[in-house]
Amino acid sequence: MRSFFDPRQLEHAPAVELHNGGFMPYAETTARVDSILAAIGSTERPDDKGEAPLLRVHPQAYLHFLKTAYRDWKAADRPGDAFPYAFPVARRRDLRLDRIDARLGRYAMDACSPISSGTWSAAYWNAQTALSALDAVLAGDPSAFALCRPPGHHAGADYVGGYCYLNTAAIAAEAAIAAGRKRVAILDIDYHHGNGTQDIFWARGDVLFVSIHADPATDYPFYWGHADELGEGEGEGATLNLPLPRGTGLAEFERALATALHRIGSYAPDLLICSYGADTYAGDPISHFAIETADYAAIAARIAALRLPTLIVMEGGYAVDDLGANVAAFLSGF
Ligand code: Q9C
Ligand code: ZN
Repeated sequence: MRSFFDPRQLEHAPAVELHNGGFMPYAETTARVDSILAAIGSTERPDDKGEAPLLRVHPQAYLHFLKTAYRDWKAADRPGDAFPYAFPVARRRDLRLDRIDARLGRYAMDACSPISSGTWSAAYWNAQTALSALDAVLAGDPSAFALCRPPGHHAGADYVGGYCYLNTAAIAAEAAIAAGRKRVAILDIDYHHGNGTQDIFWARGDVLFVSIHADPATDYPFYWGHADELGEGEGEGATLNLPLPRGTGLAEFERALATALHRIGSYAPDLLICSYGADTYAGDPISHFAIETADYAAIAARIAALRLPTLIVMEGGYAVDDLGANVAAFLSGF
């Protein structure tokens, strides 16, 4: 399988995140990439397709914010990386936001996603990586792997969140539709619900969003991913959430996967995008499922049995020492 990655994706390297009331070392480290690269062998550099494919998902004002936030933070004489602290939860409207603090909160859903000096460059090349891997699949490869880092699925059209800045799965889905594909399915199997992807396609009937994740009653992102979220308007019924309890192992995961794959099969998409997080791993330091390394090959083989052209985009996975083996096992299942 062809795999894609750009070293500029490493330029995003925040020192700390706000976690359970204190600043802790940032879990979404560049060492994650080293672990994956060592396990999967060579990768190809993506082409540069510019900002047009990003703008199919994210507004220009949001891209401008990502490009300028760190510079503006430093211009305000702030230490470290840029963090938000005030959020417009009741109503968001077009206001002139002169303070960097106002802009940070306007474009964020949480305080887990600091903006560092290289965040824009990393996110930009991350999106290009997804787009070049998509090209391989659109050209006829049965599957391709985009080593997307930072991850993408918590980022909405105009908000950062959960270590995510640009929604790579959504950017790839829109690029596939722009290239003539009529129906795209996204299967999100990261431990956390892919709230950003769900939001982006909430009212869309041409993109099916199916997610298996930890029950938001116990786990981040809390406010999305409940089983009664089904989409709206044209998108009503094109969102399927399958929350699972903490402690879930392969047997329970595969039961949900069978439901997910049945729905995707009935939808009959032209393309499948799999948002793959290895944070369902038993040894993950921030998550609570019990999937083992070898299980990822079995999970992937079931997905591959759909026989759909499949783009795999990397999402989470924080057990750095075992992350490469987990990703390699997953890819081997295809
Ligand atoms: N720092 C992904 O796996 N952590 N994101 C909540 C506050 C957020 C995980 C505790 C976890 C986000 C792509
Ligand atoms: Zn996750």
